[in-house]
Amino acid sequence: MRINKYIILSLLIIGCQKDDLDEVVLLPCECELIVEIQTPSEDLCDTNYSNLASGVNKNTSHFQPMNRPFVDYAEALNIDLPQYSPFVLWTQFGNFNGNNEPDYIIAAAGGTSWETTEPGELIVVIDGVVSYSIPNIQTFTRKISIYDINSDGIDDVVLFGAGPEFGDPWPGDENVVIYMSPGGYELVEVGNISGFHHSGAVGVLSGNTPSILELDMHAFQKRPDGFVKILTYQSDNNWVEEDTNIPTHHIARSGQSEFYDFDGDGVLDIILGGHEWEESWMSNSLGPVQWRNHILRGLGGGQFDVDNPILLPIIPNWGVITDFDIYDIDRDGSVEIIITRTTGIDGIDASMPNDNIYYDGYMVQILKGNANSWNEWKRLEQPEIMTTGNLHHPWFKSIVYDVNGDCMLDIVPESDKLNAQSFTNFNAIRGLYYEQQQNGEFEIKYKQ
Ligand SMILES: [Ca+2]
Ligand SMILES: [Ca+2]
Ligand SMILES: [Ca+2]
Ligand SMILES: [Ca+2]
Repeated sequence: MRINKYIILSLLIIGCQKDDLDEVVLLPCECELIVEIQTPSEDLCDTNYSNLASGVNKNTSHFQPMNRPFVDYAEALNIDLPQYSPFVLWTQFGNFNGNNEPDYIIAAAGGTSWETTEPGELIVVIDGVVSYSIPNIQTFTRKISIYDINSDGIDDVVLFGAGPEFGDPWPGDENVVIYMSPGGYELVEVGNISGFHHSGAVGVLSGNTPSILELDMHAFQKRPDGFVKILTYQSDNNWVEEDTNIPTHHIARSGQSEFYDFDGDGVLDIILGGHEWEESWMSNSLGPVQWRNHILRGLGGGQFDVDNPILLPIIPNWGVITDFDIYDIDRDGSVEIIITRTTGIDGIDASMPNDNIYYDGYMVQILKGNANSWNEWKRLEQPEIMTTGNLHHPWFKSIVYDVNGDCMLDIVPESDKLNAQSFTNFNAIRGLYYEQQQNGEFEIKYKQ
């Protein structure tokens, strides 16, 4: 899009006029002259991120127009991040004081081992200023989603908690909502189930109030005949819990999820995935496990077309899914699915990273398709240094953003470490992004 700036100049115009004696006199008058000035080319495009989604796709926690890349979260907290440990900064952008400037929340989660996980802090940064530090009541927050739950124009926060990874069964966490307001916040536990909530999503599934879908990957052990639950907002202290029709076994490997209306029928569908490989126990499990990335078509009211999953293409050896994004990234009128992955295969000790085999590095897979079928369009591979550097870094997400201001959306692989100045292992690739070109290719670039 082209933005022209108009500058109004007040000018003193001197006019000439003859008087009654035929002598020339000068008559001053003030006029306004509007001058159209074309701004330099790098400023021609000012992407409005709130226009990248429309309709029901604005009523989902996937819709995050406040997202910004290249924020140094560790610097905001004045900490050094360990090279590899469960300690991680989960983050999410929102509009927390209503001025439409990007704010963000950080969940500093985890301890030094998966077993000794301890509750951390929730830090809220508003207009660039650390404004609140809230003791987290979850043992291990695993995903943050943003949605204006009470429709007051201020984004609220949903914390999905996984709890520590020990015990039989793992104890889990209850999910938490933080209602934000310009002057403060209110934190409440919602729901009744403590679970291994590795993911979840927020969206309007019927009527006009949002529901929280709680993905407890271990629920199939505790409630083998049960179903995935949703919590639907009634008032700040009142949520109604209901079963969906998605069996607990179905989501036993669903560590990532987002609501999105893929088929354009006005009803939110869901994309699910996590560990993209079949394990031997699944053939004897009490219910089928859908381990592949897939879409379940939404039927409304928390019901989904579970029997007809739309399966998405596999990438062998890159089986751990760390993020889903959905945008019309090339502006051809159809959305693409952007899947962020790290390495992973069956049979590896999941508690440890393993060079280029497990929890190490990233790859971005982009799909094109239609309502019922999706195919791989592109793979964005990591720079060579990430393959050779023994960095052991798993938890990347992708931020879709026009980094170079040319009106074409780019893809920024992000994590708490990739943008942390203090994490010196990534110095050589600081500012990394994939810049979309006119020919549809994505080139590795580094923002200075
Ligand atoms: Ca709100
Ligand atoms: Ca739909
Ligand atoms: Ca497209
Ligand atoms: Ca661009």
